[in-house]
Amino acid sequence: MTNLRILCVQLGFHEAYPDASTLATTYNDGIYYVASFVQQEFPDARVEMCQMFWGEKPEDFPLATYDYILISALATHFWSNIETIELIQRARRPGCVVIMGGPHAAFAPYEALRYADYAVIAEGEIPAVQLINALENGEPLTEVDNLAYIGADGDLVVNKIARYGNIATAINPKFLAGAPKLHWATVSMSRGCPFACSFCYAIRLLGRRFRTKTAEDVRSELDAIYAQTGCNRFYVTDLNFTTRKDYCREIAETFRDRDYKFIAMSRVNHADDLDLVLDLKRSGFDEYCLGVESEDPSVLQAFNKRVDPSEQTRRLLRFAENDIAIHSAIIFGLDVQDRPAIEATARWCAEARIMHPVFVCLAEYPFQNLLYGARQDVEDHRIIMEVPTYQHYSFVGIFPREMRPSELQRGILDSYDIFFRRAFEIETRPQRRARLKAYSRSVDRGREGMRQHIHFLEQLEKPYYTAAGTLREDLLKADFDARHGELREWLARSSKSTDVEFVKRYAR
Ligand code: B12
Ligand code: SF4
Repeated sequence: MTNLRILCVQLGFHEAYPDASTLATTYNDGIYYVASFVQQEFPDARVEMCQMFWGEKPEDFPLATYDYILISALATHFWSNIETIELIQRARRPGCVVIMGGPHAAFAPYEALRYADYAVIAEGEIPAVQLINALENGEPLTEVDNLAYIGADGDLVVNKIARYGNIATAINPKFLAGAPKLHWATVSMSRGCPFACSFCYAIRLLGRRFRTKTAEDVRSELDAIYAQTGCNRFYVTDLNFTTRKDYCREIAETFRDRDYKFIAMSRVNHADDLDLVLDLKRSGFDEYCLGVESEDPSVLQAFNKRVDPSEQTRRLLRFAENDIAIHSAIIFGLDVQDRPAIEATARWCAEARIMHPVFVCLAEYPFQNLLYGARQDVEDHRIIMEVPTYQHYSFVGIFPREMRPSELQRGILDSYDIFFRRAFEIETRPQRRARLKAYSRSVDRGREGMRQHIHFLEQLEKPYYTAAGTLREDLLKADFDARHGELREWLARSSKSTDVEFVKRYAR
């Protein structure tokens, strides 16, 4: 097992459909934690990283020399890079094992396994090491956690799901040695979130139990990343960073003497503890990405958000008054959200002084209920699959019932204009206006992709809507069944929906 050669690959975005949000990062942390842990457990192995986000290409690496190739992807990365994955398949040496992990492998292992030998469907550090050990020692794979693969009988095998305790892995800065100037350095301090919002897939990847690193370990990790990259702005990818107030206080205290800036994800209720908000701000936490989603009570209820809608605006204004910039995804695509409702929500974002709203489309994967017994709100046949915009929420990926997909996409595009018009009327402070201008420029970079997607949707939707714009659902469903019926039958043979223990662990 000495001298293993391992290549880790992060697949990138399609150039026509970039992630143009102000939060766009230059790396996703998941594969870095996996690579760092694998390197730590196999110190003699040579582990390398190919980061397509910053222009590296797998073909520039000696693909025929690796024993293992580990690939990480979101859905949009996967469907934007089929040629690259095929190239990896062709160029690898016989016996080289390809393992795919990350959100796409987790929610669509049947797609990942067209190109990979194994898919990891939740946290990946320990399973990656277990799998390599089992394969190197010729042991059975039954004890490898979170693993999916095609068994000897041709059926999909899904192993047990494991959730782990407190995490200690730090990103090994050597994997960032080739990084360009970073806008944000992406890190994680905790994992898990105790809530269960209906649309959220994140808790299925990382679980509902909130677990933290020690503040001391976090400081060493961030200091090392700063020393390597010179980047002092950190994107904290924790699902819900402010879950435990004592932990927030500890982190605030730990970074008091550093000149770092942070953006973290939280819930809007964080505004209620202004003392904590300001304590964190003194240590550089002056930006948050909040799960606001909407101002409309019926939408919030449909999403099981468990927030008081009447408090939403007041809480958001509180952040603005204390000079904290708020980013938030605003979700459209529910049946109740017609064009006037979309426009009202876009205007409200400006009035609640959200600084960076990202208007997105509700998205789901098909077969989640069938395969994992997991909640799924958009039915299989209403999901637009297998395109480079798949699960890239800026691009409509469903067939709404009372609105054509192209109209929803136009609504998303127009929401930005409505928001900016109103926001520039409201915001008077130069600093906030400058931020809005910068944000509006970054939105402009994504507009062409959205226009292109409108044309794509107009062609796709033609047969499926009445002249009045109502979905002809029976026809759509019949076409879906004809295309994917066989796949569904094959998946049904591996269904975990009756495995109570599995469903409980993988629930959302
Ligand atoms: C933080 C976050 C963001 C941040 C920062 C993203 C970033 N650069 O890291 C922001 C807000 C910018 C963002 C943006 C987007 N995001 Co986001 N994001 C998340 C979130 C909440 C956490 C991601 C994270 O870093 N977690 C911490 C790390 C440690 O976990 P992880 O990445 O899942 O990695 C673990 C496992 O997946 C696995 N693993 C990962 N790769 C590999 C590879 C191998 C080989 C193995 C074995 C294992 C493995 O092991 C890792 C460690 O245990 C996730 C939900 C989630 N993952 O829980 C959504 C999520 C990843 N985002 C999602 C999406 C769609 C996007 C956008 C495309 C949105 C858009 N514009 O349409 C953009 C794309 C940005 C990008 N650069 O990729 C979706 C992906 C859906 C899909 N299946 O494709 C998710 C799952 C949200 C959801 N639906 O719940 N996102
Ligand atoms: S969307 Fe809801 S369940 Fe998911 S991480 Fe945020 S608060 Fe938790």
